[in-house]
Amino acid sequence: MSQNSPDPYEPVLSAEVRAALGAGRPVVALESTIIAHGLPRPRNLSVALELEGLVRSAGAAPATVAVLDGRAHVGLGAEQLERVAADPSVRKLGHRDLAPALATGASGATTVSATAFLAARAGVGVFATGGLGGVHREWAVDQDESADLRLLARTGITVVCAGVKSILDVPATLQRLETLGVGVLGYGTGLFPGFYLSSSGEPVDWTVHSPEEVVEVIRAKAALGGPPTALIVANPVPEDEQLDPRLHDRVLAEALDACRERAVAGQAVTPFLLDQLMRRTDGASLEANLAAVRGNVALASRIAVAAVEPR
Ligand code: PSU
Ligand code: MN
Repeated sequence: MSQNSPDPYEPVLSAEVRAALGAGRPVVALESTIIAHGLPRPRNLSVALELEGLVRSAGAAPATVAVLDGRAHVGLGAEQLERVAADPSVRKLGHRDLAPALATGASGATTVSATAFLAARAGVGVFATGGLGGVHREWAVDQDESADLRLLARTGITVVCAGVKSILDVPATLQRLETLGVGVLGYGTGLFPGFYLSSSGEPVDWTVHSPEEVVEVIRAKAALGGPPTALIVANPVPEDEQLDPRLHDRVLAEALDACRERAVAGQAVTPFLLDQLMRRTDGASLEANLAAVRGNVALASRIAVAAVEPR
């Protein structure tokens, strides 16, 4: 390969992301599975643009991650973002899917595992999403545990999320994070958030109250060295924007039944359950999901900004 032809498997940085990283300015990674497979069209595109706008207005550069025609991208242009949101052939790519997607020229949206991997590789230290994947409630039967957890156990990135999706077995997921050595900070709360709900009812061991405190934890972790692991900042959806907990519990039970009856399996489980929740709450779960994501993107931007300030 000549020096002028770039490695076709090297991720492409958007001009905005490249300039920010080069100048030591803050960058926030955003995943694209939530856009392509977690939110209904056409609202997903306006949400994607809104989230990027939130990052910019906080003074950071948004790095939405996706794979298009076999090229991994960290930072998307408007047309690329539109394609991820509108094209139904865009696949769902976890970390393990990246190599086959690149090798076959496929296009796909990246989950938390694939996004965290590509973002960290590009030098982006902060990432915002809605809710992490985790251990599913039927784990004892089907062993369904999101690849998000194990990838985060070996990737040095700070992930701001509203906990893990409440469709999961939350206590089992917290236990797995402990086993894997992934740090969890409650942001302004001693209770682990419940994605659509402000609280899952499960305690967290550590609570922080400001972006600066999060940055101190990031610095202490870096100073200690050791194997790279993620730091999870668990940021609850504001109580007045959460889904009504009784409605949540009722429709979740119905959605889980529907999932079992229709034998939905593998990668389809999470999008199926999110869609079921949305239909069965007349869209109320969607609003709670969006409120959580917005809050996470805003907080991740403040953390990214604080992280580049001289101490
Ligand atoms: N957060 C949301 N909506 C989503 C997801 C997160 O608010 O759709 C996505 C993320 O991409 C996460 C994925 O990595 O769901 C988990 O999928 P699975 O359970 O198949 O690993
Ligand atoms: Mn799964």
